[in-house]
Amino acid sequence: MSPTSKLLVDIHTHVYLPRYAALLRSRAGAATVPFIRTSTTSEGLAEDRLLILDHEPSGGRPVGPQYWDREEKLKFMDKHSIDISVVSTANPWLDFLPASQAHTLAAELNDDLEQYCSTGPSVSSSTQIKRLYGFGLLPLVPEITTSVLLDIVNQISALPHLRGLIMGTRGIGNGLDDGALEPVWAAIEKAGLVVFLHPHYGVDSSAWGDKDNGHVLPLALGFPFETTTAATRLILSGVFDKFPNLRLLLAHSGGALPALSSRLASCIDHDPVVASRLKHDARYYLGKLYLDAVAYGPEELGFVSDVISRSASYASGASASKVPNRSTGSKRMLFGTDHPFFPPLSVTDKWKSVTENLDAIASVQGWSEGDRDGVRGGNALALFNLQG
Ligand code: 5CU
Repeated sequence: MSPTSKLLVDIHTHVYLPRYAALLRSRAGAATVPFIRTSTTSEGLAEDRLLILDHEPSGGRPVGPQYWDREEKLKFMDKHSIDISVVSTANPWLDFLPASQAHTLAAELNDDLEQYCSTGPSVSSSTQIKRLYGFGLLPLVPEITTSVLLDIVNQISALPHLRGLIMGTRGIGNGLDDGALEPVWAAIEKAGLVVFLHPHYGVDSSAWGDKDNGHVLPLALGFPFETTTAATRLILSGVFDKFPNLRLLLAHSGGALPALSSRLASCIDHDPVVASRLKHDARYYLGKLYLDAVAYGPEELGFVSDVISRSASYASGASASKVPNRSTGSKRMLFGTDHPFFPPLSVTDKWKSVTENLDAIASVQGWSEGDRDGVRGGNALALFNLQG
């Protein structure tokens, strides 16, 4: 085993637990996604296909045990020398279910994920640190009651291998800046759970035009822009002033938010109503965030760490230097793979979607070896309290 300072920890890695996959299969004839259906290949073989996004190209993507089987997750981890994975249910979570079914299933899937992690292997025989931890699920759907949401936050915080929860951007129907969610943020903050904010819906598909670009535009641009909007709305709602210890982890390196944060700050400055809601300059709140390092390029990672590092200088009344310090910013960035999405299209040993992110971390200018080790795993060990 590597010393804990050198562990590789994947914080963006998904699963459809068997119970969830069974639900998707049971919806094979549904008029709307998500579902898994069996189709016949040109060779006459049966093949399962996953449809989760609107307009899935080619009748959906092939789906198999890599989406639900723990052994497949561990094999993938071994292949890429990943010591620990903090696993989350993939989109669209429970969003499409009626409230009572979402409630029951959230509780069951949280128990299933605890079992998946707790009965899995440890990092080595000399440590109690497991190879698998998880993000639980809240039944964030319209008509759910606050007391149900609070019960499920309590359930997750009592399950020892669940260290956070994953959520989409819709909240209970009105987005994450909905005042009705305040008790939920309070409970999550109190429990010390990490919220992993992840996209699913993208942006209005009319933005993509008529050319067939497959899923490139929704995934490359729509997903990150959905996260950008949701995180910005949360910031504008004053959530970090009310819950300063809330730990929010943004998928895909925060989307466009780092690049737009000074523009955002300027627009707020010119809008006295919005400005009066916030205690600090918008750029201050970026330093409250954690971001995955799923950006695929060293320049982007370096830039994001610069932006995050300036946070303190934008605290109200601060006189700190605005010179970016990449090392400081790197402390809030964490390696991820997005497995089992983005598999290689031809048979290769390692997945390009993984090696590209690792290469990017290895070559950011201005990060020390300690900073790189932090992004590869040390920051995750601290954030999720995985010290053993
Ligand atoms: O390729 C995709 O569709 C996805 C997805 O749906 N969710 C995700 O996390 N990554 C890629």
